Amino acid sequence: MNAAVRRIALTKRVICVSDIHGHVHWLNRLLENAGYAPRRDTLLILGDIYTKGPYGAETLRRVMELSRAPNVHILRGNCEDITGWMSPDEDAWVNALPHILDAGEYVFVHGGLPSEDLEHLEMWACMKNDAFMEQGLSFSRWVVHGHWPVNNYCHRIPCYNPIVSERQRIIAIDGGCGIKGAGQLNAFLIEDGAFSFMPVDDLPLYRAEKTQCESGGTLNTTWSDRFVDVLSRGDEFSIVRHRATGLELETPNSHIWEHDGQWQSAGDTDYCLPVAAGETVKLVEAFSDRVLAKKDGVAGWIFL
Ligand SMILES: [Mn+2]
Repeated sequence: MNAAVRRIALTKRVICVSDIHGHVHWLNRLLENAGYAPRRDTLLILGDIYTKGPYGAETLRRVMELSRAPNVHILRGNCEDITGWMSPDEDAWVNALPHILDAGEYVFVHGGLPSEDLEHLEMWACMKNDAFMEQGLSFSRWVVHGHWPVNNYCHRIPCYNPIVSERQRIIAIDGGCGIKGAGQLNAFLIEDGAFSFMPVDDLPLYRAEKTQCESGGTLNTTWSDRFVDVLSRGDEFSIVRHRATGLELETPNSHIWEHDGQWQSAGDTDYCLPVAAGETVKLVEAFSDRVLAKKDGVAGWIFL
């Protein structure tokens, strides 16, 4: 089936969110932090609203409620399944969602665009378009997408902030909310042609005890290149060899998994964050001799 395209006009400020995955509490905080004003702002939600997360029904109902205000447009993502708890009205609302928003200078889509010929695109190719930024495509206008957590575009240092590629005119905003331990929900803002963003997550704060210089950052495993060979296994960490690069990585046993006889790792890194003694960052996960932390959207190790 052809992707459904809706032509929209943007107001002075645009707030764009994607891949909420049942995190209604994060969405509400983001809108509050952004000072969302329905009459002044355009609110765009690029799909993957209510599945794979803790508060699916509440999130769907909140987004439906938001969509009644002016200047709000919602897209259908690849995870917008019709589920048992939904009312007939909710089914119908989801089934009527478009796949592409055409706003002139900007195009918004959940997964990506196979081409700029918007009227003749297959809907699934727009909703589930994996690694869209890595297909060598570039566009005459800005294409803003979600779906592929931005961390999957980071092959050395994992970062969860939106990525803006001027060369390709592609913007990726999915912060891995609900999918990655260090993930966040990003609001991407466009105001008078200027870009900015705000992140929200629930990670606790962590105070670094010692000063540590930045190091590592040779590898961050991504979903596209997730296959590894386990070279040795300790009580808490394993040494693995990343098949795509040949690089070796020490990573928690709990982060790697075996499927069909193949070991896999996604979002694991050797990057060590630069921190000053007493500096406060976000705690992602604690281990016996180190913690995985996040600072300004970038994840990495801090050794104790
Ligand atoms: Mn998603």
